[in-house]
Amino acid sequence: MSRQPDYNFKILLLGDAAVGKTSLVQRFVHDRFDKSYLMTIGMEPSEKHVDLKNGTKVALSIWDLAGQERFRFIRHTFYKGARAALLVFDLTRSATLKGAQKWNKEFTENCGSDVVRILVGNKEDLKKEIAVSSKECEETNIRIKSEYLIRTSALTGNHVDEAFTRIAELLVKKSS
Ligand code: G3D
Ligand code: MG
Repeated sequence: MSRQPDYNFKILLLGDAAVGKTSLVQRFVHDRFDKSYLMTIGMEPSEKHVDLKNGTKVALSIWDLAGQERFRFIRHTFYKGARAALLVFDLTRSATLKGAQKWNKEFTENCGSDVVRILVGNKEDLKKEIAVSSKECEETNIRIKSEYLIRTSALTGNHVDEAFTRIAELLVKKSS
């Protein structure tokens, strides 16, 4: 039997509708990009273990908004006990970067300021459609006190593991 994890953390995927939150979780947890699966997911968290370079084993309980971006009143349970969030925006839609700031505000109101945030610009595979400059990304990253800025593609899988591993590392660092 494999060793018990050294840490358990609840982490959230936050961001406007259609930025790719569900796709990122599917890619990270199941290594797949399957459109037909996206709509059927409920509020159940996905569990995944991450082995850090120094041998630390981290269990992540990953909560995805699952289409409930519009229903503010149900988000109380969703936020409870969360220690970190991936604030996801869509690199091809600049309004979603503003959206990430709004999500960060709600996250902080619910979970306090002693949390870990990383800013995730998704759909980096759509090179010709990128509508957000590096400068804008970096400015927002600083403004929301995010500890890391990363560009991902749930479609190709590029940098997806890195985003989740980084959040696990930052959480371990904060806890030890
Ligand atoms: P959400 O959970 O944030 O609402 P989804 O977003 O994961 O449901 O994804 C929204 C749409 O963006 C889906 O397309 C999905 O296939 C697409 N998508 C997600 N991630 C990427 C990515 O990295 N690259 C590209 N090119 N597309 C992505 P549909 O067409 O089903 O709306
Ligand atoms: Mg979704």
